[in-house]
Amino acid sequence: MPGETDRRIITELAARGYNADREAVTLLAGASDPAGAIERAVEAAPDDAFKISGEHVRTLLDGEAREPVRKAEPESPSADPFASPAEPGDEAADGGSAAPHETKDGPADGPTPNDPGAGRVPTDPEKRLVEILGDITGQSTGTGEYEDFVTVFRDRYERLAGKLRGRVNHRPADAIQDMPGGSDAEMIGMVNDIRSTASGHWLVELEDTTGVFPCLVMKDREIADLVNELVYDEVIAVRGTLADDAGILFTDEIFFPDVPRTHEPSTADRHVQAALISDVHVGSQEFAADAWSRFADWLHTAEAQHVEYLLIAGDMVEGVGVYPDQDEELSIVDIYEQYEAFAEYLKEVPGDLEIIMIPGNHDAVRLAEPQPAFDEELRRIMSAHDARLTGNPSIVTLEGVSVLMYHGMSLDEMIADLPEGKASYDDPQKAMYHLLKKRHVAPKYGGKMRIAPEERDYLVIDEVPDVFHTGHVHKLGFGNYHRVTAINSGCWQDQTAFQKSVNIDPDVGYAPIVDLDTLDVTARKFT
Ligand code: D5M
Ligand code: FE
Ligand code: ZN
Repeated sequence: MPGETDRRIITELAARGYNADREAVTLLAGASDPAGAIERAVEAAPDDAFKISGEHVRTLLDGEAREPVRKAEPESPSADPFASPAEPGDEAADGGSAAPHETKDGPADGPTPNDPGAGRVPTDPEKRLVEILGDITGQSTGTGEYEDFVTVFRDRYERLAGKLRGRVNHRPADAIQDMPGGSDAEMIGMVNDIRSTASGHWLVELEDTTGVFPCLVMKDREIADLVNELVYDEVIAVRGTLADDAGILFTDEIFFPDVPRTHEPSTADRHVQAALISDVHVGSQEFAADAWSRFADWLHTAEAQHVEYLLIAGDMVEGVGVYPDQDEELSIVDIYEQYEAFAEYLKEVPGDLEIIMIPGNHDAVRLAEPQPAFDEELRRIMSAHDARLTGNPSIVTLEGVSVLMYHGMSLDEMIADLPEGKASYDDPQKAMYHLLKKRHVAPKYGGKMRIAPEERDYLVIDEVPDVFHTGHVHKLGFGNYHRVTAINSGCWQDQTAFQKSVNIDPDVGYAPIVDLDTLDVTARKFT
């Protein structure tokens, strides 16, 4: 879990409507008067900024006396929230017992030209059914106090531990500390630290509401292959034997909350389809307007007759001030004008479509997750087709098929932390499998992820969805994990100079189409 100073800074900024990058938080934490520095940073922030950057804080603190090293946080038992987890060993390859099964169809052929003689015939809207659950909008109780972090982590622990209790007969950390050496013990805890020992074994420190306990995973055991997929703050269970001095648990088994293998997805009662897209990025010079228009035209054809739902998983617009020098690549510099332009593009799709949209990190909504739906002003601008606007994440049920919509900000960190074979930009669905396995859309706190303190952890995947839809990484990928259909939906933005600099090669102009009666997926290409 993150250090208290960082949490405070993040919550203080969130309470003022800002997020900050890692460097900014570090600099503010190191300021001689962090509270004052936060005030000054917010005051001096540009009007249109959603995020306080390290550069901004550096400029501000210039001339002010600043402690060169971040203070230790003696009250916190946590590890440095910004330290990276131990590097997984090379021997840790894919193919562990829980390796997700994947099926990936190749993208289908290009669009069929619009045949004006055989257009889309609007279906009977009475047949449609949409329910929305798990949306933070209007429910936010977070006051930005430190206590809210304690509450949200406790809620996460309780709810995920509930999924593990059936599999282990767990004892709290403080009870395990009192058990005699050599006893068998089982514990459910949040991953607090992962270290490699001098001899190459793994020390995984688990934390529950009573304390922490170190669990040793021997490097030559089969379960050692699971250590490289652990991330900080996820909840797991372990089974093992206490060492003679009872100070450490020799771990034999690791359990994840996971999706039960018996999971049976629900399907619709009729042949009806949903198009799942994300990352439109209107307002960027690289917005792929032609591909978008081809997609919209195709939706008007008879071939797209059964596509009655359109789900958009965030990043409607390019936004402003999202990354360095972004303004040089904007075609529309005003955020509201970006939404107006997006609304015009949305009008190109058939008016009878049922549209559901959640925000992403480029949208004009608080960056910390869970993100509430677009506000009233943006709703007014995007009123075309009477779209339903809900929070990130949300569970949207379409004729009985539940779709967990999540923009996907945590995917970058999953891909960075997990070995290539277990998650990569080329196979973003594999990173999604791990989120399903951890039953949390953004398990790791700190780093790049901003998590808003709330009374409840809205990011826990309570119910197993039938379909999991994310975007954000701008890569197309889909497959199945324990019969959940995971889909990451490409983007509508050509490679930006910024993406080029960080080696992101986007999949532009694809629309994955899901048959809601079979859950089959076909990706259509519109470039
Ligand atoms: O994200 C598009 C992709 O670009 C996604 O994988 C994250 C990556 N990205 C975005 N910002 C950064 C920074 N600052 N560093 C590295 N990678 C980044 P999007 O949300 O559309 O910008
Ligand atoms: Fe995006
Ligand atoms: Zn994004």
